[in-house]
Amino acid sequence: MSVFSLLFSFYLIIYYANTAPASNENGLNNGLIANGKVNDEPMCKMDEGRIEIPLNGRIRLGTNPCKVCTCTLTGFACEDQCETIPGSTSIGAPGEIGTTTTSGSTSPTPGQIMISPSFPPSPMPNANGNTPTSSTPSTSINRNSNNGDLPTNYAGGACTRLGACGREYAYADCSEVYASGKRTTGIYEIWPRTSPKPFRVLCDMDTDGGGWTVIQHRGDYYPQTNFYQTWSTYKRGFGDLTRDFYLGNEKIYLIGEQDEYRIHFDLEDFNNQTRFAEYEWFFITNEQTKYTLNVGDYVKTSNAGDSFSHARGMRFTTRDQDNDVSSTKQCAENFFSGWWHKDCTVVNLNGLYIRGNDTSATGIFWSGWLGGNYSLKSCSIKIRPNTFSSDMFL
Ligand SMILES: [Ca+2]
Repeated sequence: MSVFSLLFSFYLIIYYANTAPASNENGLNNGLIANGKVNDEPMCKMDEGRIEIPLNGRIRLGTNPCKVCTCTLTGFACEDQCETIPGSTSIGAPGEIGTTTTSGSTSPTPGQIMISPSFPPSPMPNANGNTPTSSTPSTSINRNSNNGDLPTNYAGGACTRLGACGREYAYADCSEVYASGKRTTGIYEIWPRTSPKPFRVLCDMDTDGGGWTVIQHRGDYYPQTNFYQTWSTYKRGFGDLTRDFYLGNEKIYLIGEQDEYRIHFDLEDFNNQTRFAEYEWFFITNEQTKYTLNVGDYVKTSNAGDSFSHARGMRFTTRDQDNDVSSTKQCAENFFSGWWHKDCTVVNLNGLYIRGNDTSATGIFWSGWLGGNYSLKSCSIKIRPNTFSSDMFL
């Protein structure tokens, strides 16, 4: 080979190296040129105004939670791809449970995630009428607050921004788990849109059509989980999802900001009597504003009595952070609970586990039903998007 041929070969190699299209990890042209600016408009357009966060470069379109799509040069390429469910029941990241974890005797074996409900499904009839009034699917989520993230994601920054890309699809809550065809009460992994990581929740697929994300549950377990906890523990959640637990204020906040949610309380006494209460909508604010309780009107077909309205607009208070409105009381200490205390409370579902009559009024009570001096046997707090109707999935 002559010197000229050798030099020409080097020239060709350098030429192609400089003109080859930029590619991301998935081998797709990401529209970037050498200076990092967007070279051209993305080929894929979202539905009007609706934003989806890509995971591993994949994007959910439409309302089928199993349908995930990849933006390609010729448009969206879609496939059905549902997640798998991990085999663990603890709340939060490993090591976060600590001293509050109770006996694991009832935990499922590895790989077994479905459990029977550890509390009776509500026997109550459909409390919200359950009549679909709109063709809007229950899983349609409008998250305008994330509009600014979209161009970055299209340029390949989704994984960097989310910090974790181990999974290609995540359910936003239990209503989406239900919509995907999973209709058994049990523990599932969800990943709310703005959550930095996925986490496990108990999904109630029985009460009033199912699709409920359970944010708190108490019951007659031994030993009991301690609910007299600090701010940081209430923030991240504690307990055992197969027994008694509090999901955690940060998780409740992240779920609740995705959609308009309804909140449902199930209550049971030691005589096998049950009551329920629902409120038309519910969310809590972020930690900076002390997870302030926002709750709509009491649903009048409920039968437990409207006691939760008393806490409307209150900030969350714990033993180590007094955010109640009383300058003379520390309500969390007085009632041995973390709660949206006012001055102080007429509902104390995170109180001490005291079986039945309780003169101290520090137990698990709902004043509108059995008063403050009766500590309930079990209770659950669960939330579900208001647009949900199981009738849509028949
Ligand atoms: Ca106070």
